[in-house]
Amino acid sequence: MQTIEKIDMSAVLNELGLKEVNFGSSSGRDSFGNTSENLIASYSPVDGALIGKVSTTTKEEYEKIMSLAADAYKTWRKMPAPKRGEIVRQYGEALRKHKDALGRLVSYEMGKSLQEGWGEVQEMIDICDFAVGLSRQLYGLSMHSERPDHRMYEQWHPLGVVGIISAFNFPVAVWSWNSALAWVCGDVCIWKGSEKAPLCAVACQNILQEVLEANDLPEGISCIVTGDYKVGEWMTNDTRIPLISATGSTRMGRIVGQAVAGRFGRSLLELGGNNAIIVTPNADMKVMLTAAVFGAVGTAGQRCTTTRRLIVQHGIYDKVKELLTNAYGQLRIGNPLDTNNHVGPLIDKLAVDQYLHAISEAKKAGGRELVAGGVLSGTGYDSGCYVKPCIIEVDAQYDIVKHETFAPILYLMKYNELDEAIEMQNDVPQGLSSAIMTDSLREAEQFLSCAGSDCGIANVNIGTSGAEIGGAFGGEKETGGGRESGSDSWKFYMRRQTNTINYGTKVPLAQGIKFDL
Ligand code: UN1
Repeated sequence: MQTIEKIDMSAVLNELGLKEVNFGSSSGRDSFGNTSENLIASYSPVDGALIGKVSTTTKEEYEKIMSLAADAYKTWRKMPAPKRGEIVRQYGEALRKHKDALGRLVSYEMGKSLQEGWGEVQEMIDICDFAVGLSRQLYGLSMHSERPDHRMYEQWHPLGVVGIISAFNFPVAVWSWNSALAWVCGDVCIWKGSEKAPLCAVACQNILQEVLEANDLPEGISCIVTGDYKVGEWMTNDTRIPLISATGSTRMGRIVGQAVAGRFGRSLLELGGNNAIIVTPNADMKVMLTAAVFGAVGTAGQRCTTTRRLIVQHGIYDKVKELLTNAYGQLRIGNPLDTNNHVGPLIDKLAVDQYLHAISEAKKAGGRELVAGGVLSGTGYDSGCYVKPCIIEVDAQYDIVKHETFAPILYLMKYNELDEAIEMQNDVPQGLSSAIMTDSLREAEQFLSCAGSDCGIANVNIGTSGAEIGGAFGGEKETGGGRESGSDSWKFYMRRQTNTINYGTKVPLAQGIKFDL
């Protein structure tokens, strides 16, 4: 049994400019003389303590924010992209300075291990670096015109105001993937963070605000809005927002996607995953074990990339079971700010209920608990959100196995032939991440071929989570089809324009059409 001493976060909160009551409307400051009485209280799942409160955005404030954003866009889009990149570079520098404090806040407000909290801030820094380089690229193609004395090319222009809706599990990094790219592309952003981690959003805004002020730039370049789904609805229905980038559940994404499509807006959706690792007899068992366990229990199973299913070849099934059981026996669950612990709490009691429900459904269907789950109680676990990572042996066809439960539950299942394993891996509604553990080139390439994994991410000898920012991130089917972060994801944040220029004295028509006056 662990005892969690009283956690003193005052130095962290001070450094990040957080107060007892924070005005989340725009700059994290009370620039509207905001006296909103609707406050969102943020309680830590670590020890149940109240960290602070954030005001919710009223409709009137939302309108003010939209006009700030529209004004700022006029300045920002005219600034050369490499100059915008310079602002993002400075933001990355500010994040480096505050990495420790912001990582600690992420860990305390959301519950992920401190290592992962720091990792999240590192992801922000990495995407800033990526965006700085990108600010000197944003390439368009040029084509050869079929007409004489004509030049044809395409160029990319900013979209305008980008709406970002992010989830509690990556309260700072996923916003940065979007905002850092959007900014260098010339867009301005409005960010609705999660109500479950509102202080993380205010902290990011405070850090950014200093950079904007130092460069004499308007705060409308990036604003935050705070509140429940209603604030999200204002954004999704707002024709002044040409792109909504939303991360969260498939249920939320379905609503957002339909609303935005209904007004011919663009949406970038990064929704649920149900990620599997296939373990073949040619797997390096040490590699498999670390990758699978981190994949399953990292962030207490609350990543969209969490490993939820392990599909193991029958000949090595018992061996894998034994290795996993031993490894799970060594997991330390407790205060995530203590770097000796591997697993922190779930975000809230609702998440705990969903965890218990999934275990009971799996057992009802015939699943056997290999490593038993349960809620931890006693001193140090007072918040009621700490649960034991568990492993359940199941049949791939159970309903609950097809469902994403945001908790550390790993479903274990057996296969005979690789074809069958790939089929099992693909036979879920979601399509985010996947992996195979094998040293066989043939097996690896079969898994990566067009007849292999149907996911947006397919790895070999790496777990399903922990993607680097340089690759495009996102998935197929109910994961929503969007791609954020690296590669050419920036194209989502811009509009393409094709330009044809006639520098001759005649007007020849394409397709050889004759039209003489
Ligand atoms: C998410 O869970 O929404 O690949 C994002 C990963 C992280 C991002 C996860 N880089 O696990």
